Amino acid sequence: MNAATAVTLSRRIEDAEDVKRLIIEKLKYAVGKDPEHSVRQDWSAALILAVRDQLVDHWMASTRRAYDQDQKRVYYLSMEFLIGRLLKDTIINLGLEAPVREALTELGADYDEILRSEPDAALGNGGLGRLAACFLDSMSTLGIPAHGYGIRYENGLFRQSIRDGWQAEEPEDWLVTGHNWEFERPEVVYNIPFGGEVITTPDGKPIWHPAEVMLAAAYDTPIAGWRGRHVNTLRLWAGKPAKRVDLDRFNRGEYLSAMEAAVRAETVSRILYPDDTTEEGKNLRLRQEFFFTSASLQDLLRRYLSSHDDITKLPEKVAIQLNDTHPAIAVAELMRLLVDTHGLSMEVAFQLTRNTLSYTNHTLMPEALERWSLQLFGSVLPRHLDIIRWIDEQHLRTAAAAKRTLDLERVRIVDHTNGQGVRMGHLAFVGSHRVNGVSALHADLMKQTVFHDLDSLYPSRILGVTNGVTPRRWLHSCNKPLSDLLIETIGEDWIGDLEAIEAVAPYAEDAAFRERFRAAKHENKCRLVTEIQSRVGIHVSPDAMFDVQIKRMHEYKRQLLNIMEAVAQYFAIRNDPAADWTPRVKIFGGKAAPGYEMAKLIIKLINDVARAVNSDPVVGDRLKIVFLPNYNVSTAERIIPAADLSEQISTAGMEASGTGNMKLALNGALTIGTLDGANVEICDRVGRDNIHIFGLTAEDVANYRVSGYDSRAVIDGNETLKTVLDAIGSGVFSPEDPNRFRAIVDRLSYDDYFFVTADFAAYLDEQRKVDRAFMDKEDWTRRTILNTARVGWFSADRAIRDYAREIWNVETPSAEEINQGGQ
Ligand code: CBF
Repeated sequence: MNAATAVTLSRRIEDAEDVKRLIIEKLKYAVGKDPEHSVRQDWSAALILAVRDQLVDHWMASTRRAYDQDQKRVYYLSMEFLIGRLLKDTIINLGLEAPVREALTELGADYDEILRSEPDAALGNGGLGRLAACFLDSMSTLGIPAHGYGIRYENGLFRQSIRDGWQAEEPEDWLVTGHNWEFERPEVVYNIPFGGEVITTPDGKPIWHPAEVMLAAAYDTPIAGWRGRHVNTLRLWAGKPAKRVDLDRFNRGEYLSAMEAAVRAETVSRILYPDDTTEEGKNLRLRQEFFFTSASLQDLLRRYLSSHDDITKLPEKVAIQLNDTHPAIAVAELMRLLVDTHGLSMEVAFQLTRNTLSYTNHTLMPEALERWSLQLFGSVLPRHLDIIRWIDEQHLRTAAAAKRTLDLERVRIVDHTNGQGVRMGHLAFVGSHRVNGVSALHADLMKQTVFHDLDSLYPSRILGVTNGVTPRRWLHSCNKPLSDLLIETIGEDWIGDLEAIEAVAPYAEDAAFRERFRAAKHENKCRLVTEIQSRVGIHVSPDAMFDVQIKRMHEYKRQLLNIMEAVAQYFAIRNDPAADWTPRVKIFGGKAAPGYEMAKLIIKLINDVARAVNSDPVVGDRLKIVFLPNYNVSTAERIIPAADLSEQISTAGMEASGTGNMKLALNGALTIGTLDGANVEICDRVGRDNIHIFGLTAEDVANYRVSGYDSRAVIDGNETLKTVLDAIGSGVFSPEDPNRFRAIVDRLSYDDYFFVTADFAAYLDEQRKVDRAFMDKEDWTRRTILNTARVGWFSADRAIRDYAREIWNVETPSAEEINQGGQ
C-alpha cells in the first residue's frame, strides 16, 4: 500500500500535446474506442475522464489535509443539487480552456459541440437546488473541507416541451449516456431501515425492529473550486436492495415478484419530487428524505469516528447544514444513531444534535413547510416518532416556563389539532442551534410570521444570510465577452473575490468603455437570437430590449402580471403603430409543477398571446414574445448574458430571496422589481437610480391581508386593466376555446391572492419609464455597468463566509490569501 501511494503518476496537463495524449489514452483504454471510429459521445466521455484526472491529486490532497490538520468539516444535506453541466466550468476553473480547445481542434473534434453534448444534470427544481450547487463551488474555492450529500436521481426534473402552447412533461434521463464525473463506491453502503415496530425491553430500552431494510450506495463527484486547488466531494446516494432477487420465488417461476424488493429499493432514487398528492406518493417522498439523510449521517459519523474517540466532541469537528425542511428528519435520526447505536443518553444526544445541526429556511409559504401525518410517519419511522415526541416534551417544558403567553398548541412539533401531524419546520428549528433566512427581509418576516412563537422562545436563533451566486459560472464562464472585457480593464481578481468588481464602476463614465460593454451585450444577444430562431422559429431583433423572466412558474412570481402588461402594450401599439415605441422582446422560461394547473394555464396564456402578437404585421418588431421551453441551468447560461431587463416582480413578502435577480444584475441587466426578497438589498447596493422598483411593499400586502382587498373595484377603476382582462377572459387570444382563460380572470376578479391587479397600474407606469430609459443608450449602459460593479457582495463566496463565521464556526482563508494562491 505505502509503496503504491509513494509512486506519483503524472497525468498533469501542461499544454495541448498533453491534452491530446490523455484524450486518446482515455478513448482507447477507458471508453474502449478507436479514435477513428469514435462518435461525439465517446469524445465527450474521454475529455471528461481526462479532465477528471486533473482533479484527483488535489482531491486526495484536500482529504489528506482535512485528516492531518483535524479540520472541522461541513456537511451540506440537500434534496436538490442543480449542478447542470460540469465540463466547461471545471476546465475553466483549472485554467485549461486554451490547451483543451487547441487539442480538440487538432484532433478534429468540436470543443463547443462536445460541451453541449454533456447532459444537464437537473437534480433539482429551482433556486434552492441551484444555491446548493453554487455553495459547493464556493466551499471548494474557499478551501472549506465539505461534502454535499444528496440523492442520485435517475430521473431529474422532467423535460418540458411545449405542445400547442401547453406544457408537456417527459422524464429526464440524464444518466442514460453515463455520468463520467462520478466514482462509484461499491464499498460504501449503509443499511436503511423502514417500518416495523419499536419494542421496549424489560429494562426499558426501546429496540426498533424494522419491517424492511434497504441499502444506500455511494457515488462521488469531485467538485473543484476556482483554480482547482481544493476539491470537495458531492456524494449522492442510490437506492439498492439488500437482496437483488428472491431466488425461491424466482425458481417458482414468479419472476416479477422475485424482483419486487429490488424495484421498491431502487424506486427511492428513481425520480426527483414524485407527485405527492397520493398516499403512495407521500410515503415515497418521506422514504426518500429519510433514505438520504440516514445514509449521510451514518457516513459522516463513520468518518468522524475513524479519527476521533470521543463522540461527545462531535460539534467541534462537524457542522451539518439542513437545506430546507427536506432533511429535517436528521434531528431525530442523529439522535437515534447517538442513542441506539452509540449508547448516549437522550439528553446528551439532544445537546450534541442541536449543536451540530443548523437549518436554512427558503420559503414562508405555509404549504411548503412540510408536515407529515402521524399515521404515515409512525408507519414508516416508528422509532423516530418516539424520539420526536420526546424532543417535543422538552420543548414544551421550555415553552411552559417562558414568561410570556404562548399558544402551546402552535409551538408544538407534533400537531395535535388539524388532523394531527409532524411539523418538519418546527422540528428543524427546535433541533438546530442556528436557523437562517436567505435575505434580510426574509429573515425578518420569519420572525414576524411562521416562526414568530419559536423566535420568542429561542431568541437570537434566527439570522439572515443573504444568498449569493458563484461568479465563476454566472459571469466568467457563461459570459465570455463581458468577462474578457472586465479582465482586460480591471484584472481578474474579481473571479475569486467578486467584490473586487467594484473597480469597474469609474468606467461607467468612460464613453469608450461603455461602447465596449454594449458590444459585449450585443454579441450575447446575437447568440440568443440564433438560438430563439432555431428552437422556436421566432425571429427577433438584437436591437430590441431583451426583457427576461426566467424562473419556476408560480402565481406568486407573477408571470401573469408580465403577460398582462404585454397584452396592454400590444393593444396600445395596434392603436397607434406610428408612435415612438421602444422595441421589446419578452422572453419567458420556466417549468410548472406537473400538478399545478393554474401555472400550466399561465404557460398556455403566454403562448397564446405570443401567437397573436408575433404574427401581427401591424406590431412587427415593436413587440415579440418568446417562451423558451425546458428552462434549465444551461439555458440560463445563455439567456442571462443577453438580458437587458430582469423581471423580479413577485408579490412582496413571498419570494424568500431570489438568485436569478443577482445573476442578471451581475451580467448587466437592469431590474424591474418589487421590494421583495434580495431585491431590497440589490436596490440598496446598486442605488435607487439604477433599478426600477414599483408596487406594494411586504407591509402593504400584510395590511391588505388583514383589512381585505377589493380587486373588483380596482379593475372597474382602471380602463386598461379592464380591457386586458376582458380580452383574455372572452377568448381574444383563444378563439378556438373562448373560455379557456376564464379561470384566470375569475381568480383575479374575486380572489386576487397575489395582488396582480393591485400592482398592475404601477407596473405599467414603471415599464414605460424603462422604455424611455432604454432609448437613452449612453445612460442605460452607464446604469448597467453600475449594476455589474455594485453587486459583487452577492457572491456565493461571501455567503459561505457568513455561514462559516456565523453558523458553522469554521475558519476560511481571506480573499487576498486565496487570490495569492496561499491556502
Ligand atoms: O434560497 C434559494 C431560493 O429558494 C427558493 O427557490 C425555494 O425553493 N424556496 C426560493 O423560492 C427563492 O426565493 C430562493 O432564492
